[in-house]
Amino acid sequence: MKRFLELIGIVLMGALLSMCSNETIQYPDLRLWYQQPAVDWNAALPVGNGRLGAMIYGNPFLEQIQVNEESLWAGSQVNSNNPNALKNLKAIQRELLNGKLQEAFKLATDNMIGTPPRIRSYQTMGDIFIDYGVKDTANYIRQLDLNTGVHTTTFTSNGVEYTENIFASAPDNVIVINVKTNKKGSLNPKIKFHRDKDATIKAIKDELIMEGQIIDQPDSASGPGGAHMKFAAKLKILSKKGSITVEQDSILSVSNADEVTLLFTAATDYNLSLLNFDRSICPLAVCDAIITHIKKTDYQSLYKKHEKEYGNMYHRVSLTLGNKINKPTDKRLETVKNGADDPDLVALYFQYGRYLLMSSSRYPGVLPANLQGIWNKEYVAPWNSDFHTNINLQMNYWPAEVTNLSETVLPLSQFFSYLQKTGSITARETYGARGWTLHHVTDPFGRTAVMDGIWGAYPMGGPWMTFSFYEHYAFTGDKTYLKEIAYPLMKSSAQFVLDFLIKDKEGQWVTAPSNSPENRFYDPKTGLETNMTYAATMDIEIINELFKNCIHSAKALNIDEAFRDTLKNVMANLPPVKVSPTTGGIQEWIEDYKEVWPGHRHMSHLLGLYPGTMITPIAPKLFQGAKTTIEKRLSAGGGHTGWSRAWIINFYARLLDAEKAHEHVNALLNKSTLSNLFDNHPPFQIDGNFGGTSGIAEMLIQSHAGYIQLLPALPKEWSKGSYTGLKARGNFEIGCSWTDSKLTNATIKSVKGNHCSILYTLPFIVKKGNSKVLEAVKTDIAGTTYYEAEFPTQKDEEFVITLN
Ligand code: FUC
Repeated sequence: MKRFLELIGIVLMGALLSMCSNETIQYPDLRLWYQQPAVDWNAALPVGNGRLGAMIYGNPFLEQIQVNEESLWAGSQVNSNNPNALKNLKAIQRELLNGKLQEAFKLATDNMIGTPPRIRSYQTMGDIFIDYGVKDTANYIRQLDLNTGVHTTTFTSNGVEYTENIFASAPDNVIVINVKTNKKGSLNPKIKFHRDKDATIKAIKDELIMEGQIIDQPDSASGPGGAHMKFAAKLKILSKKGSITVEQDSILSVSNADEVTLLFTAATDYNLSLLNFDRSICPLAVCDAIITHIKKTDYQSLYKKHEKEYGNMYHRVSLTLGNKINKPTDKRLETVKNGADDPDLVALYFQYGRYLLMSSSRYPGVLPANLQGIWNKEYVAPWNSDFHTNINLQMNYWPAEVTNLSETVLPLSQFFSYLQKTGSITARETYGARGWTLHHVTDPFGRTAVMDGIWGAYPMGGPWMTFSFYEHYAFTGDKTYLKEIAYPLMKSSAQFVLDFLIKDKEGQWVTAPSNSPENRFYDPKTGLETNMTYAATMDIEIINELFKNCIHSAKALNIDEAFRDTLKNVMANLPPVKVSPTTGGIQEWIEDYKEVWPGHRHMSHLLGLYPGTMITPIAPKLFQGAKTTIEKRLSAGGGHTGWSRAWIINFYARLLDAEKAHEHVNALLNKSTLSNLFDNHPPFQIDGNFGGTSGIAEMLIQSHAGYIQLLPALPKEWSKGSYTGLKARGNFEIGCSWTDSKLTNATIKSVKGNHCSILYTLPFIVKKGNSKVLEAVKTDIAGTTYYEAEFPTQKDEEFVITLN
């Protein structure tokens, strides 16, 4: 029932949002468009409302729309914490601190891996097929218009022009498919609904109804079998003129219609607050309620509602990086793959990243964006399309705040508020600790134990996840969110860390067991490969960041003074982040171990550079060390997965190296992007889209070091451009335009009235209206000259920056 109320809540929230929105404005062209139907799923185009997703092939001969409902997962809730872990923890820690890495590894392998170790997969809901009865076509185009969130396929057949529009409506909680032609009574589509397994489909009057339940086979790796998640989906057909007949059990046939609108919705009996199924929820009743709740089912009314709600979020940000190129998207991508530069394609990619985030993580009440966002055609997807928490889920949310889609973080923090329950069982049963944590993987059932293999003994997944919650506060200044959601999660995570830390021989606080996600080194004692050590550099960086965030938050809330002191004392005794004497890069582990794979895709020890804040120009040795680390990784073949490349863009942006950042933006497009602009790990994985989007933003604005830096990594290839609506910490909204690679002007809106500090490479003045407020002063940061202006602001005040 709660899930049902949450769903209705989404409907109401959407309706409310749709009441306050913009007038019709002409936006510059922002379309992904193609002159042929999708040859496969990786060429199909996505729509989503945060809960429902669809991949559209745009095939006029047999249209295929693959659909998803975000909570349709195989599996069930299982406490998979290994009961032997805690009993052996002290011995594992002792061996690690004594340099007996093999012994520790064996003990941990025997006693820490989850029972069972694996989760099951996110699944497709199925496919909608529409046979338009078309034999040949001309003038074919399919496009996804990011300005409206509408996918349109147009073609002519037999002299009749067809237009198919599809969008995912958040306010009405349905996917809307509308088809019309320019000739009355000419539409005769046959509509079919299909799922390979675990479901029955019936055609009744004007509806196709799917009902099912996932049947899991028992499997020692992934848990008990049984009749698990229940689900339903409904496709309601509304025809203008013409008639609808049931052709077969699962096919509806429309004859002689002027226009046809299909409303698709789906639901499961998953209850987010329980992290489990809830047999009091009837998925079909939820579908019925969603459809009957829609008052005006004509296409124009549905579209108007969607347009307002969608536009209100999407149009907060604009970005122009170069001249518009009027060529199909796949052709443009090909020219970039052949070495050309297409800054406008980068702007499209950036806006697409924002589009994908709001389409897969819209409002509270829904699950966060998973490894594929919300789009998955499989029953057993790559990596189960799960929530990976040793880089991937974190990366999904990197663009959320800076690109002005702050509310997309709310599903994430809500999910973790519930996951705290299972995470605290893991903290207690596996580590004898207070607080909560999880390792490198979770699912909607809240698995938090050590997963997959012993490389999964990575209890820093929880502490790292808290960064997104703190950032939400840092960007919005929302103290209610801080008090009720972010700080409780951070504090409890810090309590876990405090209890997990042990003292090493030098009296430093260290984590053990520990690894640098998925990477391996040679054990100096035996020469054998291993991954388990204590106090890997990433752990230390995560803890510094988490504790610092906790201290700031508790201070802002004026609470927990003693706790703040405890955190400060522990921070003072953490091992330092070091530069490796052998490589000159940041040392990845507590000792200067030799790496097995120097070009490894993970660059965990650079977390302090991005998304962290420890490595900035004011720490020049680490700053230089970070540069060297990336160079070494790249020269050994690193950056070869989509997300890895995307992380590198963020690193170079933070290193203020515009040309390198630009090189890797192009490499992301060249090497790791599919024709529908989905990130290609390979295979498709959405984190690279999100990391790429945040990297582009990070080249245009940064605010992590205590000031807002304008155009910090602007490459010469983007010498002219502008943006509006990007956000900086402290809740400032920034617009900027530039020519000849020099700022022409910037606008700063102080949404909260916080103190403002601006940094730029050239002298500038700050104006309010027409009057000058102040002139920036020359300042030196680590040997580079900048100009800085610092000034108090009032809530909603706007300032203009121009060159002096
Ligand atoms: C991490 C990465 C892999 C992949 C997987 C989903 O384990 O190391 O490359 O992205 O997550």
